Amino acid sequence: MGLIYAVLFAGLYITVSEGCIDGWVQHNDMCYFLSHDKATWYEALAVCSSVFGTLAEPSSADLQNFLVSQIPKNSSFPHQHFKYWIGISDVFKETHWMFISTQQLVSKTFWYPGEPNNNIATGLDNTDEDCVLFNWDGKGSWNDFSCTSRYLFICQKEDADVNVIG
Ligand SMILES: [Ca+2]
Ligand SMILES: [Ca+2]
Repeated sequence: MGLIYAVLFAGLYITVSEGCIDGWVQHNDMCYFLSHDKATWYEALAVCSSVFGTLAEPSSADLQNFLVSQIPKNSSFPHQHFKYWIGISDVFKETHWMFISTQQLVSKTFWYPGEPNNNIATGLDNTDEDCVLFNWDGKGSWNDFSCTSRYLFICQKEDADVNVIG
């Protein structure tokens, strides 16, 4: 936790804390959390929303590279790498990839070659692929995947928390 200060506003004391809480990493004015547990994309979005954040939205090469730099090595299976849900989906309209928090179309993408393919040939279920997995190749690339599959996930939230204390 970084700087905390209190201000009197409209007769109320308000605390403002800046910086990221333990377990989150800071980049620019945002904090990011890489989960240790797996969840469906929908569950992951709910978890991130429950702490007033959302799933991570790599909207620039800078942020994409930062998130890649934060992925831990898989010590149990050195030849494998961790993959994470991020906040991009085409669940609203097929092939229209949007940031989930703003429903803005994604302009800068980092798809693995051949993706997104909306592949339904996995045999796991009959759903198409509407959610984005980050780090498909161990270098951060994206792959659209079935939203009900269970993977790790990355949350993001702003680095300032505002609370009314009375
Ligand atoms: Ca799709
Ligand atoms: Ca795919």
